[in-house]
Amino acid sequence: MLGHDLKEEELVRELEQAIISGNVEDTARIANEILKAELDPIKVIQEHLVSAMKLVGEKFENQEYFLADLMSAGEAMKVSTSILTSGMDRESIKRLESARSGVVVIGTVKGDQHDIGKNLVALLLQANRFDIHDLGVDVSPQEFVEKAKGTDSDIVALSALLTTTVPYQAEVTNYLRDAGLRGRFKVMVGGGATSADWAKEIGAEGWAPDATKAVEVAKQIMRVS
Ligand code: B1M
Repeated sequence: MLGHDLKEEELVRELEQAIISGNVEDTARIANEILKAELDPIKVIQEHLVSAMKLVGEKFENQEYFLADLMSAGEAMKVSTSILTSGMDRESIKRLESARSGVVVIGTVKGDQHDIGKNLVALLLQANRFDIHDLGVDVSPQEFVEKAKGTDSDIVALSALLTTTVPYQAEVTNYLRDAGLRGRFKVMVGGGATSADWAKEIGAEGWAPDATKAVEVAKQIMRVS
């Protein structure tokens, strides 16, 4: 049993290293081994891969890594997330047949291309019976609001990773207010460059530091368990 755990730990460490070095081929191979070993994908992602990406960010800040390194690490992270959660996808499709928790329009705000965290939030919400309309990245305030109206959504969920793009979360709440729609949709924000204080400042109903908490917050907003 102990040997089994050690093997799993080693696999997770190897996956971290493959992502940090941006080796997509190794990443895919190891992620598939982890999938077969049936480790909890969310635990692996949140407890190990997110910190691996943090390290990549630090290396980029210290100019030890260049943009190309950031891009290959990002690609490796996307590949591993998609492989690790592929089993969950099937599960979530099954769950979609049961009652819905709510309808969510989600996207990464204008000027921002980061979508790994947003995709994870969308996936976990979907697995928890939320109906998801994912607008992708670089989404303008108008697009968010039009989609929310068109789909009669309950929540508008905004992700932002850059200090320069966080203000667009405020633009969405302002846009809603100016259109007289602020009471109709709840707003949830998150992403590396956000905080609970920021959410409060712009009048958002919810903020979460990670995908698991995002589900809790969305459920609180919808008053479902
Ligand atoms: Co960029 N990048 N990046 N990047 N990148 C960061 C964010 C940075 C912190 C790196 C650094 O310098 N240390 C820095 C931002 C600094 C700042 O503004 N404060 C940065 C920069 C500067 C840039 C560029 C400007 C670089 C350049 O071109 N010179 C450029 C900008 C491009 C643009 O968007 N316009 C850029 C580009 C890129 C890549 C395209 C190469 C790639 C993204 C690939 C992709 O997403 N498809 C990339 C990457 C990979 C990163 C880091 C290394 C990793 C991000 C990530 O995927 N993390 C990142 C460093 C870091 O974050 N420490 C960095 C893993 C992911 C699971 O976590 O996204 O935080 P995260 O999501 C979490 C939570 O935040 C939360 O839950 C998620 C899951 O737990 N969450 C929510 C997210 N959204 C939520 C929404 C919610 C609730 C919770 O409710 C709605």
